[in-house]
Amino acid sequence: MMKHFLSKCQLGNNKIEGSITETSFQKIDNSSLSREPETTLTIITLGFSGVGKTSLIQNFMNGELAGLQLATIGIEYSSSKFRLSDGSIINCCIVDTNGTERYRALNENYFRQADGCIIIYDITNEQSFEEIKEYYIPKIKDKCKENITTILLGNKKDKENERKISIEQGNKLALENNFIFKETCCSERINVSEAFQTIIEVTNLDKKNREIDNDTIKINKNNHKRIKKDKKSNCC
Ligand SMILES: Nc1nc2c(ncn2[C@@H]2O[C@H](COP(=O)(O)OP(=O)(O)OP(=O)(O)O)[C@@H](O)[C@H]2O)c(=O)[nH]1
Ligand SMILES: [Mg+2]
Repeated sequence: MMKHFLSKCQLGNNKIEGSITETSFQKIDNSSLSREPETTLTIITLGFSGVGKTSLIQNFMNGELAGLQLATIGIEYSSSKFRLSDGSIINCCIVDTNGTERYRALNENYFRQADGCIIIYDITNEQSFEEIKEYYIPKIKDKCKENITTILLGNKKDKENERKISIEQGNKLALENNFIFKETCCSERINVSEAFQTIIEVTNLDKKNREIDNDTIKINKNNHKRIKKDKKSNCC
């Protein structure tokens, strides 16, 4: 089945338009790389300890199912190259963090370099959802790039009997903050690839649009300087 997403970049502006089709997104290895990646996207994963950050990354990058996972020590990186639905080839670096309080200062050093952000809570753990509201969202607004592309994931969807956070609560928090939202499950591979594909594709479009904006500002500044200079030289 071919799923079709509309990127938020398409809504209401005339910048780069892109439709995201699941079938055209592809992980590529170095041997089949036809050209160098155009850019590197850095995506940071955040959330309370034990919500499943490492499991989700390993599930997406290596196809591993959730198993016994040791707490992440410090920061870990995984990177891979992808062909996106608009034909771009990108290098994607996913930064895995540890969710315990004592690593917060270390994690914050990586906020500024992130192009995209994945925030995760565990649908059976209220504290993991509260932490997002009280700590992660304010920190992202303070330390990350302005309007950083963000997806909110409610993980462990398989544990329906123990659910504490409803889909509506997750959706509401995402809407209030202009985040994309999905519920996922590593052990049964529900929505994992879809969530990562979406954040990678949308982050790439947002980054391209930001670069266009910056170029436009530069051109406008240069034109302004030139006009000023021309006016001066015409002046008696
Ligand atoms: N039932 C279920 N268990 C999961 C799921 N995802 C992860 N887990 C389990 O949750 C536990 C914690 O997962 P991790 O991936 O280590 O969590 P983390 O967020 O990386 O934790 P820290 O590194 O300590 O911050 C592991 O035992 C996983 O097997 C899921 O979707 N369903
Ligand atoms: Mg971990």
